[in-house]
Amino acid sequence: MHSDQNTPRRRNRPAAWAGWLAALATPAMAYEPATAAKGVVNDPAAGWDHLWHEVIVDITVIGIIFALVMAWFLVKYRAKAPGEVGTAKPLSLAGAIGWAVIPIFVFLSDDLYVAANGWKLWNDYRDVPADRMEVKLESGMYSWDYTYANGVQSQNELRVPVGKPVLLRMTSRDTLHSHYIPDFRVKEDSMPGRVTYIWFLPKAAGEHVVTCAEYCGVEHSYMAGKIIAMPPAEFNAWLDKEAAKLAQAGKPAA
Ligand SMILES: [Cu+2]
Repeated sequence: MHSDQNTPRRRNRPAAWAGWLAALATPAMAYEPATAAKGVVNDPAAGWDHLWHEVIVDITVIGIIFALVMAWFLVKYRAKAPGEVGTAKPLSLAGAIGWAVIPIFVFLSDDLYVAANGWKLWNDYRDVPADRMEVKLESGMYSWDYTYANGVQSQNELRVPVGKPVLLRMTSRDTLHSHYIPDFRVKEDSMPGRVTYIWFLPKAAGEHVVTCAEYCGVEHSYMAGKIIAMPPAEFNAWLDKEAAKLAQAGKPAA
């Protein structure tokens, strides 16, 4: 645990509750905790994908069940002659309660299970790996301005080393923006007067789109950038070269 007030902290109590709720809802489908063993960094993108897949499967199964029951009722209770009046007896009290409570219990427990998993994943996600690279980000109409720890700056283009968690500490110089990196499944508002954070794990070399996901003005839709994930040696060489340029320009590099 970190003592710095601005350092992302672990919050265990909600996670414990979420775990408990998940266990209560469906003990047979116990969620695999996202908190990794020592030295192993979980990829949050994989966690969000897993949760999304779970939601899609669940609503599909529930949808099919509802459709089948409805189709069966439609056929079973169809009118067999014009002007026919139904003859079904009213439900007994136990029948009425059963029809209301059993479906609610079944489908609500699934809702609860998915919600608990989302809650747990979010809490795990907010706990940033200690071995990380930190970059400051100031957003403004209409650019993303990154500053590395050694003072090197870049605009709308963030180079990062493969295999290391990257933490962005963000603020805004004007209005509300939202730093969204779809490939890494992460998005967080950056706001004036406040520092928020977001982290992701680049696993392979390549480029990823960054876009603003909070309407911030007429050129909001042009507020795009990219993350360039590079092999660590290449990244370090690039960063050193940029730092040397900075030093040569007479600005302090640290
Ligand atoms: Cu914006």
